[in-house]
Amino acid sequence: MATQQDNLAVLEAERTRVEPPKLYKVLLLNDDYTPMDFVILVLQRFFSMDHERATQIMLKVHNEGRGLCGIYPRDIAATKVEQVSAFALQHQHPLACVMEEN
Ligand code: TYC
Repeated sequence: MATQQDNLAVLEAERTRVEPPKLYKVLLLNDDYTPMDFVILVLQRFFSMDHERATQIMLKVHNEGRGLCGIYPRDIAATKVEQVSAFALQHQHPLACVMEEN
């Protein structure tokens, strides 16, 4: 029969094996052609920002070259990148959205 000590040893082994999931930044990159209003729309639609916050981030990307949209687990970050990229392509804008490990 397993003793209390055995049970604790198993729990301890579990605990040390479980790593927190890696998180990924989703970033927008600047370009010379995508309209500012389109970038604001993207930030509102895919990153749930209000118009004021979306405008701030859009201007940061415009002025500094890139800007942070959010930080997510890998699958969610990858889905955001796909959704934004597909939306930009559909509207024939060169807007680039990328992810990188946080
Ligand atoms: N630089 C673009 C312009 O002047 C605006 C822009 C902002 C484009 C952010 C991309 O991720 C971007 N129309």
